[in-house]
Amino acid sequence: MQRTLILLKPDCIQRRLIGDIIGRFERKGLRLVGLKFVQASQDLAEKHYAVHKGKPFYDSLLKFLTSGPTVALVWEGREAVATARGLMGPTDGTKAPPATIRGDFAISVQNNLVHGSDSVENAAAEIALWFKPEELVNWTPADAAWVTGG
Ligand code: IDP
Ligand code: MG
Repeated sequence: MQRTLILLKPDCIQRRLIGDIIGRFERKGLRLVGLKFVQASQDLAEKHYAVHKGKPFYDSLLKFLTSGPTVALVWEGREAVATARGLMGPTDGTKAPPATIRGDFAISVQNNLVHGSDSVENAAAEIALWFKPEELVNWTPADAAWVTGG
């Protein structure tokens, strides 16, 4: 079982898409183990996007992520990192195919609604950045055998 960090970025909250987008991850069969509503500080945003420091879009990206509230989520499941990235679609909303989150709801490169960890290692680091261990809940959904069977 893998875990991945998903952020519903400020555009998602401003556009009232929280429910629609959380529903996509839920219906896939991923298991929610962490959820919080956060106003990201400059420090948190810098740490989260440290890998992009120096890129032309970096300052704008930090301004975007700190512009309003974010919903931070941790999802667990088989191949959770790649599965979540698949649900999201590619970065540029205009290139993202229909039936992906970005393909259905985004037309911007920056304002693309969601962040998802891109590797198991980065997922662990990002989860630790956004959540304390005690904020993650281990539980078994009633339909777990039906969702994960085989
Ligand atoms: P990802 O979110 O699909 O993993 P990354 O390349 O890791 O994409 O970029 C992080 C975020 O930075 C993107 O989700 C998007 O919000 C923003 N971003 C990436 N490339 C550009 C760009 O060329 N212009 C503006 N914003 C960008
Ligand atoms: Mg990325």
